[in-house]
Amino acid sequence: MTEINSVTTLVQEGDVAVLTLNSPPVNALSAKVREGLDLGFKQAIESDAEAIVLICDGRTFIAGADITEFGGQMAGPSLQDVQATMENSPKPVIAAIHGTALGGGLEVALCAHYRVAVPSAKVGLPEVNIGLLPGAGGTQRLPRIVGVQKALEMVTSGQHVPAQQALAMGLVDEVVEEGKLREGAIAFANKALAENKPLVKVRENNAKLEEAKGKPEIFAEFRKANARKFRGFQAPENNIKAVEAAVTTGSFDEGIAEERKLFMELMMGPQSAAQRYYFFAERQAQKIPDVPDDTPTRPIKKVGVLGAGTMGGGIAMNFANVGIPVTIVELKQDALDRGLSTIRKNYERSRGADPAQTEKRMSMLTGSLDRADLADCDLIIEAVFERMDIKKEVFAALDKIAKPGAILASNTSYLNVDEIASVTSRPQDVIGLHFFSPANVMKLLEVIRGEKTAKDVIATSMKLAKQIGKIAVLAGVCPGFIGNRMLSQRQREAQKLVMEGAMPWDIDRVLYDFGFPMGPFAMSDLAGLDIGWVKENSKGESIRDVLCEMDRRGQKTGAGYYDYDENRTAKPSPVTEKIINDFIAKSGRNPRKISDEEILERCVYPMINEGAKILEEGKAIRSSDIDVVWVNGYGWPVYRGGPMYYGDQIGTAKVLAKMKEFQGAMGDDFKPSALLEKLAADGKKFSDFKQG
Ligand code: 3H9
Repeated sequence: MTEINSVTTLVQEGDVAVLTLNSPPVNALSAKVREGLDLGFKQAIESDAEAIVLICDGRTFIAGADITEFGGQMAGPSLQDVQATMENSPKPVIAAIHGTALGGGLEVALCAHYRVAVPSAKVGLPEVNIGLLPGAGGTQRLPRIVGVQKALEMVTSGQHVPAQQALAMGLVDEVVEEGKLREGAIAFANKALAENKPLVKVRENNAKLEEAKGKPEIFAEFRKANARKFRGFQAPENNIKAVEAAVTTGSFDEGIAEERKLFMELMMGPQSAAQRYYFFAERQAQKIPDVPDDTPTRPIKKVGVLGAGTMGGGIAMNFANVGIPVTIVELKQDALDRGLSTIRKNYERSRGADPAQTEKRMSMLTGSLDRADLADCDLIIEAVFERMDIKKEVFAALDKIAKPGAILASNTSYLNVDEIASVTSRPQDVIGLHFFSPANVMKLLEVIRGEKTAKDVIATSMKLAKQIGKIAVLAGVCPGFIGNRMLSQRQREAQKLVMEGAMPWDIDRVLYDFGFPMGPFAMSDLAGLDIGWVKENSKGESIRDVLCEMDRRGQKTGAGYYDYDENRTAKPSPVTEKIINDFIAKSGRNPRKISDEEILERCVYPMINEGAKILEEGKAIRSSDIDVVWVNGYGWPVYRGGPMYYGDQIGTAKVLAKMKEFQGAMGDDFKPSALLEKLAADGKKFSDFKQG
């Protein structure tokens, strides 16, 4: 065996040279890996081997370029040089794929003459998710194999295509037995030699592009069909343009030049910087300084859920989906039946629903009217009404029922988890697990650490979140935790702006244009204005009171802040406008014209300020955790990184100056946080802040 460099070895087995990469965790294409590939391929070509297999050690084939290198100087050989060496090799090169061949990893594999994979392998070009496009020939080679339509779908969605599907698409030439990749790849290489298979260069295969030349409308149609999904993002459009270039430019090399230009445009732009930041933020959020990775966890083999309403049902589905049995307890039979039947309908309605899968998942769920049936559960999550007295009653009861060591979790979105834990004899086993609605869909899970919550309970919750496909963020106990605490700042300002002269649709438009899926008033209309409103107590004291009293309770009644037509299309409402103007007149103010800039700053800066307070109180570990909450739970556009990242881009000093400017008019609602003051004074960012 020859050691090519610290991450690459070369060994010959009969006629086949096997080049192995081993650069944990994911064999990303760092300078060392590129060097190993460059030297390794050159040496293998010069050796007396007749074919070359490229394979990786560890959990995966090359998972892409090394994202940490982006934005800095690239050292060592370029990826393009490595690819040219592979593609021009006079001996067949076979890429052997396990785990995930992603981004630059798949682009390297596409420069091999053949590809083999194990059934569990996946391939894809997910660069779009970090605001980029495949910049190493992916946009030019992929359509030459899978055709333009499929290529457009793959590069703009970043989907990971399973091996069997990749085989059907021609991306992979053979699927070999699981666990026998090395043997399978060597056998394929020997077969290629025996059959004198040609040295296939994907770049020379133009048939699929010729087909697309006859259908130029394919690009416009694709853009139109996905306009909503791509709104605000730059990367999808550049990905489309790069694939388009494969069809419209005269040669592969011209296409590559266009790809490069479009890639660099994204790489130097603010969106990709934000999305790359966010990629690492999400992974960082899993790291809890005083709960190391090797903290023991408690086995969770059975889960109990209290409450079969929208929230409880959604929570239960998460566990049923991964084969963990759930007992759902309700107070009344009809509520239980309704809850279970809603879950069934959700499964039946989900995309690609398979009746056998639905039955399998439903078989994981057991309904009960007796809390005592939760006695054998390892984790019990309550999703009952959001009132402290009710939560306390439930936890006092669970304390008597649950087996020793069971984790008792509250799905509260706002209440004090320590106070809830105080009614039990085991506060160390109590934690908050704040799911977001719909709980079977939304990715975010706020994990609320109580004062006495045991470390293994935290470690178990974080691990379990990953198992059910959630992105967990740890938060401390405070009203509304991270997400809702910051949201309440935005809501308050939005209401105040209305009383100063901005109309709900002005505020919604500004936030929508910023990149949120909808603004606060459209959101209220969707959720229902009458949540928490009681007719008997309503005295027309707020705009909402009046709207509800007029039966304008949101989309469900055909009117709320907005008027709705039969297709639920929202229109600014003269009725609402009059109500608002009456309120303003009654308050003795003069409405004023408020600029879009002020609307945005008044809505967003207090959120950032509140984030700073959350940090300084130690309720979030780091500023990027706050960003993960907002991107996953509240629709903050990922291409703006998250509120704290956004604040860092604006500059802490500028955010502070605005807070002070508005404080003159707004009073204590705009009181800057001490941390914001300090960071601004020191010329620092939120991302510079470290707890302790
Ligand atoms: C690209 O290829 C551009 C080219 O077209 C053009 C070039 C010219 N770089 O996610 P995990 C780290 S762009 C650096 O927890 P999993 C990650 O931070 C790239 N580091 O594991 C983490 O570190 P730590 C296109 C990376 O099993 C550790 O590896 N490729 C990279 O849940 C484990 O990661 C992609 O976008 C990277 N590329 O999932 C794929 N990838 O332990 C990005 C991972 O210190 N990666 N790390 O926190 C992924 O999607 C997932 O990591 C993967 C594994 C599915 C591979």
